[in-house]
Amino acid sequence: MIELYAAATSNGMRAKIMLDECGLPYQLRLVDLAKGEHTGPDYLALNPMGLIPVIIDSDGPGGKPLKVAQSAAILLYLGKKTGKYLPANEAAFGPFYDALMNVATDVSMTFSALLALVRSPEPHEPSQKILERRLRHYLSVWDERLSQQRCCFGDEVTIIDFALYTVFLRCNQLMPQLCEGLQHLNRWGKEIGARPGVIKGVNFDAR
Ligand SMILES: N[C@@H](CCC(=O)N[C@@H](CS)C(=O)NCC(=O)O)C(=O)O
Repeated sequence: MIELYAAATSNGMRAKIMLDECGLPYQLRLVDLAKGEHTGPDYLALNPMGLIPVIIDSDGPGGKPLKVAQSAAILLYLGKKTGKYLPANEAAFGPFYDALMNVATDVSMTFSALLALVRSPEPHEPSQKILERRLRHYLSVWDERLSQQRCCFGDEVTIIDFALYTVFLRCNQLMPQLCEGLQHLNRWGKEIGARPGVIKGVNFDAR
C-alpha cells in the first residue's frame, strides 16, 4: 500500500494523477496547507523541506518501505515501479529527462513564484510581469511542440503529460490569459483532462 501526503495543488495533483492512472491502491493523507500542517513537527519529520507531495511505499524495492518526495521523482519512481508512462526506448531518456525537468523546474517554479506574487498582500508588478512573460514563453514552446505531436513526448501519454497538465490546469483556472490563444496546448489540455485517471487524480474530495 502507498500513502500519499498531498493537497489539491499542482504538485499534489501530479502524484495523485499518477497513482490513479496506474490503478495503484493508495491511502490519501490530506495535508491542510492553509492550517500550516506542513510546518508542524510531525510533517517536518516526514519531509524536512515542509513541502507536499510525499509518498511512502510500504512495498518498495526489495519489499522494504520507501519514502519519495518531489513530484517529478514520484512520477519517475511510480513509472519504474509499474512500467507505465515512460518511454519504451532507453535511448530516448536524454531528451525525455530534458523535457520532464523543464516542466518540473522551469515551468512549475515560474508558475509557483508567479502565483505567490499574485497572492501576496504586497504585490510587485514589475516582478509579476517578468514571470508572466517567462511562463507565457515556456507555454508557447510547449504549444509549438504540441502542434507537431499528440502528447508532450511523441504520441504516447507519459509522465510529462501529467506533470505539465497540472500546471496548465491551475494556470487556466487562476491566470487564463497566459494560456489564451495557445490552441495546441489547449487541444492537448482537453484531451489529457478527459482521461478517467486524470479526472479522478485532480479530485481531492471523493474519497
Ligand atoms: N519541487 C517540489 C515543489 C513542492 C511544492 O512547492 N509544494 C507546495 C504545494 S504545490 C507546498 O508544499 N507548499 C507549501 C509551502 O510552500 O509552504 C515538487 O515538485 O514536489
